[in-house]
Amino acid sequence: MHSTIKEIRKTPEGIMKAQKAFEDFVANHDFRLPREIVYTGCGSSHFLSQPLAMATTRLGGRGFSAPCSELLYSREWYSIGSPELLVAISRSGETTEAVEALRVLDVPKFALTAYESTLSREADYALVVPAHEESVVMTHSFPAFYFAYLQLLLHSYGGETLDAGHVATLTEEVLGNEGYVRELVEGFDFRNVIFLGSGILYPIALEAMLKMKEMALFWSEAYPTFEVRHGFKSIADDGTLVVLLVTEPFDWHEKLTREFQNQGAKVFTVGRRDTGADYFIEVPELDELASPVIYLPIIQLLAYYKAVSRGLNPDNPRFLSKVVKW
Ligand code: F1P
Repeated sequence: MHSTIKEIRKTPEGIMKAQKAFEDFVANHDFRLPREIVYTGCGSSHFLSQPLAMATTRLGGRGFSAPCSELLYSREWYSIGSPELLVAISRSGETTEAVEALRVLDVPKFALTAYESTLSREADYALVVPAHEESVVMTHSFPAFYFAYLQLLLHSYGGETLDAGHVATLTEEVLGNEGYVRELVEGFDFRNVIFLGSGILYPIALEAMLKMKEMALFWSEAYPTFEVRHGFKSIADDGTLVVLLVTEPFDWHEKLTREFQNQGAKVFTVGRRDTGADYFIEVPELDELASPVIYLPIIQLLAYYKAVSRGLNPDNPRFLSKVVKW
């Protein structure tokens, strides 16, 4: 069995490890996250930095996110504001750009990582979530990191933290759709795939796009949901799968579903309600801030089964190593 599928199935375990890491951190540090925070990372860790920045903003702070390389070499083009903390995310804690990015702003530094590593040692604070993975690509560590840090944000900003046991159970429930996702992939040999998400689900759509490229070496795109209508949808035809990630759909989502179906594409809605799609997974109800953790296993399963159906080994993505160094 591939390590990648084993690691995806460990999502509930990852949530519990995240909770423990959060509790240990709070027990050992007299520290609250400030209001203005810059987030950075590379690849999946960059796509994780985006919902963390959004959650910060949503909770009353100001979160800004940029890939490490942009912070390193082009930061004068961005509106970074006056950050009080720089959070660098890296599963390995050894990615060259992440370690270097930690040094670019003269503010306290925080590492979010899976290991005691160069990153954790160079930072003033480190939240180490030991969601260790054999998979080359990031799988259950993504929701685990997200959850641990979200708990810290809630704790810091005076909100009520989430019930980790409940969230872990919900991810278990979502993983129960593995057979459905496999059958979808086996039943529809799509030629390309478009992921759509809005708000906090947009970076999850971006991560889905990356997973497809990394694991399945497969052409994929991602857009903020309704932005796709402005030209981009022209590429969709009867070989296209459109994956619509949505919490509470409204009439526009139904219209969008029909619009793609009229072009011949098939729509796969993942949300609280169906939008008239060809495929549908109902996700359980969960605070929107935590919602990334229940969408991630589904998009990871989709990429995994696409890789398998293409005869590829998702444990060994072409031209990719677990840690990218210069
Ligand atoms: C960053 C990253 C991963 C990618 C691959 C190569 O790693 O770009 O997102 O999937 O594993 O490295 P890290 O800094 O989070 O360890």
